[in-house]
Amino acid sequence: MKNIEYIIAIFLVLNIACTGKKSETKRQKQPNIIFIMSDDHAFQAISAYDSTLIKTPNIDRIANEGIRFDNAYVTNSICSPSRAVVLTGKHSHLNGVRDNIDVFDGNQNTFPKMLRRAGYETAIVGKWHLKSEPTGFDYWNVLPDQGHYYNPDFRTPNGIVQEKGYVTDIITDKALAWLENKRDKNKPFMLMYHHKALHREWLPALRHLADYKSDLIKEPQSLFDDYKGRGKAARDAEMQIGEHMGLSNDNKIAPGLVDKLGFEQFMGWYEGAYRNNLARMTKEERATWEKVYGPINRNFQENTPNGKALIRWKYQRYMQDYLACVNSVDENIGRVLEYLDEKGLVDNTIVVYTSDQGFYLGEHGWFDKRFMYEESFRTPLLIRWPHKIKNRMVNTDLVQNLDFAETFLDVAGVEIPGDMQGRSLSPLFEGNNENWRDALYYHYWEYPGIHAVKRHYGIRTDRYKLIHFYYDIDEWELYDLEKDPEEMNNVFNDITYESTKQLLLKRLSELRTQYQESDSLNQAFFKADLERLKNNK
Ligand code: SGN
Ligand code: CA
Repeated sequence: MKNIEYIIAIFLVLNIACTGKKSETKRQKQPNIIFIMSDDHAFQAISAYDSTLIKTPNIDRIANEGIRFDNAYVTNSICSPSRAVVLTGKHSHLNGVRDNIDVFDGNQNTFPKMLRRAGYETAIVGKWHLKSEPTGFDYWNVLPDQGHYYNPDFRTPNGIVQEKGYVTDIITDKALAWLENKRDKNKPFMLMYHHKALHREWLPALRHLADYKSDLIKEPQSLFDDYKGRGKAARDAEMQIGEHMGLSNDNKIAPGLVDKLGFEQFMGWYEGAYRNNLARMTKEERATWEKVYGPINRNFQENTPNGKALIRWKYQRYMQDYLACVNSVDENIGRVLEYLDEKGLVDNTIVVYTSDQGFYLGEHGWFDKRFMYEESFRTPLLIRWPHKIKNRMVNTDLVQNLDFAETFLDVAGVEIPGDMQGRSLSPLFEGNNENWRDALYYHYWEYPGIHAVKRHYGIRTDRYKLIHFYYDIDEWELYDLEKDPEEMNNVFNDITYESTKQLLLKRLSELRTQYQESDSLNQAFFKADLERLKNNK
């Protein structure tokens, strides 16, 4: 070897050794991330927030060993849009998924892609609901569309595969299998572990079918809301337990019996949902089902409730099944936390528990979500990271699902791109809320659509909420959350709120500019959505 070649060779060896060492130390610092997201999990059904309805010891463990956010919100309270916001750190009008019909453009930048480039091993298991193929993941094994509860299908790079068992258990099996056997253990990992539960039609695991069936569950104060203090949007929404919840698909009364008793199903195809769910079970599984729902059907036939009593009965049936589904989610999260204990992965693994949005558990007489009213706008958020976060912290700053991407990039030491619109939650982990945001922006678009919740956008500060319902109406609502936490009384036209109203209108307009929204953009979406409606017909 000539001298010069020898020198170059030594230089290269040293250089590789140094960069190798550098990335090794960087890696050691980069935390692992497990992002757990359930579907439609109301904070009212997590005992870390409220133990009236249920005990969730495993989910609570995340709060007890970490931080509980009491003012966590979404930007658009519906499934696919929420997921697109989480991935991109951008509001719906910029990431292209404004409703459940839009298809996610997998070519755009997402935090999993960026983490992967920064040396992470990434995976997603469970609910995806963004239609296009997942991008940015070393491993993905997701549900097609909404997925199924019993013996569910999974979408994989090799096609659809049906699995035996209950969806919440199987998603967890897949998550644990990836953690244990499928990932490169030399890299930090980021796992998105997304449950289908607690989505409608709330089908519990067979071992939980009987849970709560003989309990009397506490009714919310506003179960018989008459919507008097609010506008047309609340009155017109088709998400009332009494009127719009299906006796068959939702409450599990056999379609034949529903007909026989002279009830109308809210929508004909809901009967099909009931039959399709049963058709996925084996004979033995159906026998177990029959043992629990058979007596409920017979009792309904013998003591058929009507009027208010029917609403009360439906509420009980709804909550019995919903809460029984929560039990499986809680158990399975316990399995994941135990795995981290066993493997010594607790200290530098960030565990996030959240939902794609909140949900109505009978408040205002409703189920479902979509509205900017608290129960659906707000979402649970618990984070454990012993390395940085002390036990039992409680935070009340206004945070949003818009902030996840930025947070994960930040903790991994990756620069947050300028076009992401949220903020890293990292300073809040250490109790530092200096210059934190004073207001949240919200925009819901899926109208006309199922549940008939009108398009609206608005602003929430720590005390007030101002909402504009538009499209086929033009109505404003203003709530004083301190005096009226249940949002029963719209004070938009109350003269005593005039100066507050003006301040909020101004701040709302600033937020719309900050997030790059405008009336002209809205008009363009109007047109595009109308075209889409026409083409779908
Ligand atoms: C389905 C449900 C709706 C629900 C949407 C969106 N009906 O259409 O009640 O609002 O999903 O939910 S169902 O009878 O088919 O279950 S989301 O969580 O995916 O946004
Ligand atoms: Ca959802």
